[in-house]
Amino acid sequence: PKEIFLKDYKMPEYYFDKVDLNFSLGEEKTFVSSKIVVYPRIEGVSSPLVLDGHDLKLVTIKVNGEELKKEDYNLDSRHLTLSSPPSGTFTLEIVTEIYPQKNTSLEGLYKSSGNFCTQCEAEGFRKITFYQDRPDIMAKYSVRIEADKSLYPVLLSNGNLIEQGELEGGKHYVLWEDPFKKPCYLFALVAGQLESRDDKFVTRSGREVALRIWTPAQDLPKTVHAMYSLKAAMKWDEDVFGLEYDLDLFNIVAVPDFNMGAMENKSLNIFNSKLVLASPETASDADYAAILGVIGHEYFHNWTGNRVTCRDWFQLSLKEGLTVFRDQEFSSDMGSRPVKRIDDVSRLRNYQFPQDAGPMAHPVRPHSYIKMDNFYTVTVYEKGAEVVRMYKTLLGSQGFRKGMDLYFKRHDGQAVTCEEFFAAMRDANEANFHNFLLWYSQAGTPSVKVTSSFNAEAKTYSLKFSQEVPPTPGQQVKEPMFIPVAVGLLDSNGNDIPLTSLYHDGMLESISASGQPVHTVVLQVKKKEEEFVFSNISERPIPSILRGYSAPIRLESDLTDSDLLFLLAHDSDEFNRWEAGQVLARKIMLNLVADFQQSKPLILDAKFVDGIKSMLCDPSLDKEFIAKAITLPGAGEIMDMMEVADPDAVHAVRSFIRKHLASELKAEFLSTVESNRSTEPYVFNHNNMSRRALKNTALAYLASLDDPEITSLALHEYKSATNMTEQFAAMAAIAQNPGKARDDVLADFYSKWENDYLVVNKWFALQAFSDIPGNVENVKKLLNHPAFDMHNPNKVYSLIGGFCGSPVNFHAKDGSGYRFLGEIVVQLDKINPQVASRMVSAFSRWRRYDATRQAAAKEQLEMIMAANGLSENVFEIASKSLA
Ligand code: B3K
Ligand code: ZN
Repeated sequence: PKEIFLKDYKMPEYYFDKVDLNFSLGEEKTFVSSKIVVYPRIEGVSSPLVLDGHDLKLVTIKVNGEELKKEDYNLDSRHLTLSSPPSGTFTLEIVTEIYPQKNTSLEGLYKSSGNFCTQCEAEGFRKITFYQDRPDIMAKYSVRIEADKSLYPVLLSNGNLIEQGELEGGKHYVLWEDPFKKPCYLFALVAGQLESRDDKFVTRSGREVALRIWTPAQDLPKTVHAMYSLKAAMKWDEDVFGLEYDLDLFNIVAVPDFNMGAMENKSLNIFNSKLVLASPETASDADYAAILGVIGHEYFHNWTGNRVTCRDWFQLSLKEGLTVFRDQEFSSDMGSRPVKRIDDVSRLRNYQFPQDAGPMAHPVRPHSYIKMDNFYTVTVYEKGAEVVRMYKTLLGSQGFRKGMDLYFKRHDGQAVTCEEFFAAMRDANEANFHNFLLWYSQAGTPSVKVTSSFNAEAKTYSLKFSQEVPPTPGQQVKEPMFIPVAVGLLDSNGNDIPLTSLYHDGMLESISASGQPVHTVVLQVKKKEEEFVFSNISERPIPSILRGYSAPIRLESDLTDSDLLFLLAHDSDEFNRWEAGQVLARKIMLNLVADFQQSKPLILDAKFVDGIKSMLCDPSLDKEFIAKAITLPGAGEIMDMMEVADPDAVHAVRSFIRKHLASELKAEFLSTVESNRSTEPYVFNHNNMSRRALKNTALAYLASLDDPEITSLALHEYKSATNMTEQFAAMAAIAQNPGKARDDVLADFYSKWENDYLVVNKWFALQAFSDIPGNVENVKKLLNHPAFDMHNPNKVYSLIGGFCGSPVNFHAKDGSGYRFLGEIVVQLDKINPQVASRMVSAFSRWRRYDATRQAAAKEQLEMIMAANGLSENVFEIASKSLA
């Protein structure tokens, strides 16, 4: 396999102007004809034209209407090369034959539940026809589709429907035309038996846009929330960014077999049905929230991704980091901002931090890849979103908006790089962004230490920062980063101290320029070591550092436990309030892990129990915030902080603390469950979700006691639940403990929902993730369950992905979990390399564990590497993990 480097980027020698595609969809084979107007980048210069093509059968090729002979071109398994095309503009016509029915990779054109659909990003278009499959080739497309009318009554593609009609032999055709030029990764086609929920949106300039969400007829009732989400997103983008939709039609299609969440094809978004279909009975609050976020995300791509796209795939974060940031902001505005921030930061810590500290660590803009699909990562997406958020933190909302406006003004219709985004932000604000670009090129999570000191005489308070960026593969030495650190200071009553001025670099800088009191200041930490001294501080303050998590770093401070408890009780920044509790919990957990490893008795600090209790019983707090604040940091987060990760110890400690809290606060948890019941119909809004979140969290704590009284309570909740959120949480509570109650409730749930495959996936995931000892055997049995199918990514993610998320069973010391995954990866790779490569990633951090586990994991990675016909996708992850 060949590695591709950013530094080798070359502009294309040829551009495509107009592309006419013609699909004849068949049961055995499908014919794809293309007619492309080609012109050279430099007038008069003729060089070879290299087209990408994979798994294609070439039928004919014509240049300017004349069929080429074998000697006029060269065809290998990946390319079709015309060695001397005519000089100047010419037309290229190619006919290929493809077999979508046999395509199990779900990339290119394939069939899902009887319908045709496409997935072209990143490099799937080359599985449809020969093309310059790269995002800097932007062209205007027309698409004609013909197919059997009774099997495929609905035929969709990008843009506007221009023409349709009947053909002989029970066939029909349609013609679509997209007025916007686009890269081929945004091309889409759908054909099948689908029906639509129709609605409309009137843009702020008064244009009416038809909205259609397509699913099989029986699923239409479950598209109400998706339609609501789409309209909310369209409105939000107008209100917040002044961005209007640009066509008269917007389609969303839901398909059951899809490698990822969704795809932003121009005016024809294709979604994993998991992220469209919802009803209160079948989808949880988390599903509703995910649908809102992803429908928003794909819609927002219309401007950030489609109108302005990426020059090459290394720039992926240009569209993904920015669009994730936009969807995060959208969800915040639609729900609770602090809770959304807590969720996003937890995700970053639990998934991105480990990636940044492992063999797959890469910068937000990677320097190289073997298979681009492997770089749709939490680093490119979530850390990328944090980078965009830092511009906003530094420039303020208005400054950020100015930068966005300039970005669109300069680059609409272009394929650009991350520097162009940076330059728009800088130029619109005349900002000094010294070193900020390092966020795109240096991998690894910066570690920042801060120490504080108070000088009562001088009335000054100093914060001294020092930063370190750890080495990552291929990057041993790093430069200091530009880190925005939002800081506030609390007085002894817990109020924010008005900040007036500070000394920095020997200069006295005024903070409150407008004379208004300032409670949070953004310090710009740019050097390896740097000091900021606040003046006019008359008592020793408690600092609230990195408010709102203003930079994606690991922060270490000299705050004492009592400072942390104080912040937990008083910080006006809700994120940092939660964070204070987490810092404390992480400290306690790490200490107990050490005790456990030395076979010392585990004792939980009574102050911590009191802290949890006072939050649980504080009626002034938002309930979802309480639910988050009383939830312990994840096992992954704790293992990530250990020298040698010890899953058994972390699991034992986490279970011990949960049980201890449950028994100490049993009365409080019980009353929390009781007072948060409701008989009202399900509503998706923050208040209702908060109530359910708190109730379910309390019930989960109680169930850890494995007490028959609690089991009956949970069973009662299970039976009386009127929505999936509460029903599933009650089942999960019961399923914490092995035994008859667990077996019965799992069986009951399955028989209730066996006809709803999305619900059955939840049932798979719950069992797979279980920490019941020896669970690998149960998961193996589930592989043979009639509802399981290795061809469907959602099922694989639920059952196999779920299992890999379990610290105890996947990392079982006897190696059984690793052996299980090793075998699956080899089988799965033959069916779907993208999904297999996601699964093999569970091995990537094998060096973090003890010698026994290391040996067991390494053996599996080596076995995988030796497998015949290994895909490039799996090869890249496995080989980099072993390197
Ligand atoms: N852009 C797509 C991701 C495509 C992944 C290709 N392997 C979805 C999204 O981020 O919106
Ligand atoms: Zn995206």
